[in-house]
Amino acid sequence: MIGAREPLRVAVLGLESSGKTVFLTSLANHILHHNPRLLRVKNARLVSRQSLLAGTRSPSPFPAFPYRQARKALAERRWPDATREPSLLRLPFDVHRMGLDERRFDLEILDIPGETVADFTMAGKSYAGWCAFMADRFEQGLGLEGGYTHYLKTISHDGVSAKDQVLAAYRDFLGAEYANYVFAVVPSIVHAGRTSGRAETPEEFRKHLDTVALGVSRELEFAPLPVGALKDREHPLHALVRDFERGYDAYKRAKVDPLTNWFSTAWKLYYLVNVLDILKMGPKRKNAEQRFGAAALEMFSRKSSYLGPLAVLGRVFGFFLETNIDRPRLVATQIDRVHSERNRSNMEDLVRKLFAQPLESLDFPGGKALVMSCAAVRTTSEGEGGALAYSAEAGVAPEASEKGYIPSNVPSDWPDSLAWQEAIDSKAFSFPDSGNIPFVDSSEDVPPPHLRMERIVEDLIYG
Ligand SMILES: Nc1nc2c(ncn2[C@@H]2O[C@H](COP(=O)(O)OP(=O)(O)O)[C@@H](O)[C@H]2O)c(=O)[nH]1
Ligand SMILES: [Mg+2]
Repeated sequence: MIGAREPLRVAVLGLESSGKTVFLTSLANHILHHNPRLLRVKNARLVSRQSLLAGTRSPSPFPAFPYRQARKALAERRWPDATREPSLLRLPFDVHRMGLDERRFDLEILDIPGETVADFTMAGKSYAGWCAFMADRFEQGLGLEGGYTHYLKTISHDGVSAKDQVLAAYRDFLGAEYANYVFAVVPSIVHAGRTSGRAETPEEFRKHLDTVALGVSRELEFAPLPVGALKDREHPLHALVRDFERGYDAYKRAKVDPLTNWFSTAWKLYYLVNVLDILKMGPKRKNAEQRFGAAALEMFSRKSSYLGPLAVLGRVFGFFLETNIDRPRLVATQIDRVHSERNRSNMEDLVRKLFAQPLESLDFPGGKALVMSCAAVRTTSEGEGGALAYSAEAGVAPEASEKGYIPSNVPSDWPDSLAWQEAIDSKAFSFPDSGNIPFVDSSEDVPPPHLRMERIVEDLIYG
């Protein structure tokens, strides 16, 4: 069949370090230089049509995904740098099946920094609507330690009326949220310019907050205000409303609207979960993942579900994109960090259980979520006695060997809090960390070794 190219807009979401950028890089490499021996897709050959992009680039609010840079990092045995701003991967390709059909796709994937998803609390809301939403959301106990109530109390104190005082109090609130893994750090732009990422302590993050604008610039900073201050002219904080509203609108226009516009035309959703890091970090991190994932899934679900009795659960962003996504894909990533199939299928079970409850109250035309798993870049192979061996040669899946690191087993159920804390204290959950080196061929013609990426590609094309 010769026809127009099929648009394939794919939303890839997940918290920081779930593996989005590495996933995009490996996927792009396997499509650009498809080798059926390295990635077997149902007797099909993928043929890149990158040349179609030249000259015809339609205007996009996003810069191009830095594929070359990320691929080069892998070749130099480093992981790609943390993502600082959204970027767009565009990849036209054809699928040839022997003697059968030919299909032509125009694949687009947006790579965003995980933290950016927090900004979706602003989607579809005016400044006043956002303030009301924030108050609502935290009153329902969605802020873990009552931090928002404390923030509102602080700024409602006699004598607080200056912008700087309010912004400082909001910075304190954001610093505390960060420590709780709540990922409610809005505006997410405050993450920009951070040096360390995951090694950072809450104190360091709080200090960092002083060095960045809470908005698109220092002149356009904003923070939420108590609902009472918005309408009541006598309210001591009322004088700040116009300023904050301007800052909010500028930020929303520049940073949030382009994302929601893009995501609202997505056809597929892959939500990536770093299961092993959750196990290592404990219940708080799991909580954040559930809250965040539920919010993301809610956005992509059908609005009708919102009328259901369980709707309260989903009120994290309170916003619907109204997409055409049939059913979400939940993907356990980095499965090369464990030994054997059983542990990998347990990782899938954990992901399934993480979102079983929110998914019950959300409405997708295709029904249940599809659970998958992969390692976009394979850094280990299974040796004897439960050990993992590391790759020693670029572009080659590592040889199994008796020597190597013995990772923990993955449980098929989430541990309860008490047992979990004990397990963490006794280092019962230990997996190769981000220090394990990707050995990827320096030539782009040889895409990275991986696990199960062919299933992702098959699902993209035929799913
Ligand atoms: N072993 C292994 N580690 C991975 C893989 N993908 C990502 N990682 C690790 O996870 C980190 C974060 O990946 P990245 O793609 O930048 O995550 P993002 O923040 O979601 O974009 C990387 O620096 C690696 O340490 C993988 O396929 N295998
Ligand atoms: Mg990234």
